[in-house]
Amino acid sequence: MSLDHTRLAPMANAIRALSMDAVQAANSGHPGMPMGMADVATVLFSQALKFDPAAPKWPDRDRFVLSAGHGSMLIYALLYLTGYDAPTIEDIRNFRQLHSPCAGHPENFELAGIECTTGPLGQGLAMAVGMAIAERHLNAGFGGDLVDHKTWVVAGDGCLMEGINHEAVGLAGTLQLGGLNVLWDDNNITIDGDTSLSTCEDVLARYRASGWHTVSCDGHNYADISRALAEAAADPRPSLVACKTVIGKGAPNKQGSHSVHGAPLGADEIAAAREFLGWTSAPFEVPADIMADWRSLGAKGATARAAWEARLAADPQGPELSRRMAGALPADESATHDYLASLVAGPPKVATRKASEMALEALTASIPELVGGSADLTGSNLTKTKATTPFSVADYGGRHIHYGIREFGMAAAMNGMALHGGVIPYGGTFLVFADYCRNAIRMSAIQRTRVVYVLTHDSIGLGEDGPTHQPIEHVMSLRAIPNLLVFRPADAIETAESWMLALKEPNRPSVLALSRQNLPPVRFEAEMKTAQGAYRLKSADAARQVVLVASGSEVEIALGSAAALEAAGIGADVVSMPCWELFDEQDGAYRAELLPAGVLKVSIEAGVTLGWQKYIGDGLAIGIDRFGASAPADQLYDYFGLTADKIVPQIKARLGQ
Ligand SMILES: Cc1ncc(C[n+]2csc(CCOP(=O)(O)OP(=O)(O)O)c2C)c(N)n1
Ligand SMILES: [Mg+2]
Repeated sequence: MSLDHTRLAPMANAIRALSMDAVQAANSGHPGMPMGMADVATVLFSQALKFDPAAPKWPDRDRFVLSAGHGSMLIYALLYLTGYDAPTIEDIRNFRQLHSPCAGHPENFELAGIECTTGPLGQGLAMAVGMAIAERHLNAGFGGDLVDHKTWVVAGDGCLMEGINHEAVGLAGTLQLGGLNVLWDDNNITIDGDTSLSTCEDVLARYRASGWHTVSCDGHNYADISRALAEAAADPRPSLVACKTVIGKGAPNKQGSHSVHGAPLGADEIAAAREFLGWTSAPFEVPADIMADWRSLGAKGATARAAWEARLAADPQGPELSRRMAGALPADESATHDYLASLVAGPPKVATRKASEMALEALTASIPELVGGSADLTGSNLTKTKATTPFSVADYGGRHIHYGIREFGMAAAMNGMALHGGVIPYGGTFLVFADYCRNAIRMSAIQRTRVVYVLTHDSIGLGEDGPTHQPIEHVMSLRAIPNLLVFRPADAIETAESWMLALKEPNRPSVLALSRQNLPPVRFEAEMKTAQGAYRLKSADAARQVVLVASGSEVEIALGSAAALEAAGIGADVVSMPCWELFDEQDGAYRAELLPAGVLKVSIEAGVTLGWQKYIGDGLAIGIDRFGASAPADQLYDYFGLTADKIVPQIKARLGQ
C-alpha cells in the first residue's frame, strides 16, 4: 500500500475511534496508547508485517507482540479491521466484559491473532526475544524457505523501564537477533506524569551499548515511520525504533497528558475528538471505504502464505517442521524407555539434579525440539547434554542457551519460545531464585505454555551456601500458582518420570525441584507412579497407625522413620508425593485410600509446613518454618529436626505411646 496520507490517516483514525468508543462503553481501559500509536501501527501493518488473517497461526508469519498490553484496544482494533474471524465488532462492544475475548489485557488463549498475553510490563518484549530465538533456531534447522520471519514489538516507556528490559536487551544484543524490531511508543508519559519524574536515561545509548541498532522517527509522519521500519528491518542487529508520539493523539484537549493513559475520555472529549479527526460515524461503525482499505490490506497476506505452503509441501523436511509446530512429540519413545529400564537394572544413588541430567541425555538425544539452557548455572543445574551444543551467533542450530545471569529474562524468553512453537524450552537456575522469575512462571501458567523449569538446590540440603540460597517457602509458593505442575522427585526413577510427564503436557508448564545432594533409590520399578502425583511406596507391616507423606529428599527420611516405627510395633505407610497437582486430579477413592481418614498423617518436607494440612488434617507437619543456616547438609538436617531420630518420638507422642 502506498504511503498516501489521505488513505492511511482515516485508517489510523478507525483505530482511534474504536479505541476511544470501546473504553468509553466499558467505562474503563486505556485509550491513550492505541490513539498515540495508531499511525505507527497502521504503517507497520500496511508496509512491513507479514500476516494472514485467514490463517492466524500460519507458522512463517511475523510475530506481532503488543508488549504495552494496557493498550489492548490497539490490537483488538487491528485484528477486527484486517479481517480476522475474531474479535467481531460485538466482541469489541463488549470490551472488558465477562466472556468477551477482548479482555482488559490481550490474552493469547482468547484470540488466535494474539501471540502472547501481555500486561505485566516488560515481559512482552522479553517474550519476543524468545520468539526471535526460536525463529533463528528453526531457520538454522529448516532453512530460509520454510522459516524466515520477523518479530515486531510495540513497547511503551514502562516496558523499557522495567528491570527485565535490561536482561532481554542484553540477551538479544548478544545473540544478534536481527529479526527482532521493537517499536517504542516514545511519548514521554507514564501513569504518574512526565517520564522525567522517574528517568533520565538515554535509552537509545543503552540499547546501542548492548549491540542494538537504533533509529528514531516522528510517530505521526507516515513516510518517516516507513523509513524507520525499513531501516530496522534491513539491519542485521536487533532494532529499537523510537517513535516520537503524542499519547492520546486525536483527543484535542487531553492528548499529550497522562490523563489519557488509563481512563475513558468522557462524552465531551469524545465529541471533540470526532470533530478534530473529522470522524462522523456512530460508535463502533467504520465507514465502508475505510473498512475496505483495511480488509484489502488483510487479504494481501494470503499470497505469501500460499507460496510458503507450496514450499512446505515440496520440502522433504516439511512434515518434521509441521510435527514440531503442532507440538507433537516424536512417536518413538524407545530411548526414554530404554533409559528407565537401565535405572531399574541398576538404580543409582545420585542427586536428583544429576538424575535430571541423565534423563535429559536420553530425552535430548531423541527429541530434537528440546532447547535447554541455564541462567549461568549450567554446571550446577546440569541442563546441558551431549546433544545440546551452545546456541550462539555462530551456530543458531545449537540447543543450549547461555542466558547469562538473567533468570527473569530467561523465563520470559522461554515463554516466547514455547509460544512461537517448534521448540520445547527448558532452563535452569537455583530454586531459591525462582522468585526472580516468578511472574514469568506465572505467565507460563496463564498462557498455558509447555516450559520446563529445572530448579535445583531445592532445600537446606544444599548446605554451606546458607539461608540466602536455601529455599524454604519456594516449593509451596510455586504450588500456589494455578495450572503449574510442581514436581519434587525422590530419586532417579521419579525424576525420569517427572521429565516424561512434564514433556507430555502441551498446555501446562512444569517445575522440577531437584536436590543438590545425593539421594538413594526408593523405587525399583518403573511403572509411572509419578503420574498419580502420589502413591504408596511402603505399606505398613504392623497394624497401620500412621501414614507418612513426603516429597523429594525427605522420602528417604520418611522410610527411615517408618522402619523405626515398625520396630516399635507401630505400622506405618509411606506415601511418596512428587506432585501435588497430579494427585489432586486423581479420583476421590484413590486419594481416600492413600490418605485414609482416622489415621494419623504426618507430612515431612524440608520447607514451610503451610499447606500440608489439606492432606494431613490435624496431623503432624514436619518442616522448616524459618530461614535456614550455613552448615554441611547433614548437620542442618539434624539441627532442623529432619531425621528419623527426631521425628519418631513426636509421632509416638501423638499416638500416646
Ligand atoms: C510490571 C507492571 N508494573 C506496573 C504496571 C501498571 N502500569 C500499567 S501501564 C503503566 C504505565 C506505563 O507507561 P507507558 O508504558 O509509558 O504507557 P503509556 O502511559 O505511554 O501508555 C503502569 C505503571 C504493569 N502493568 N506492569
Ligand atoms: Mg509512555
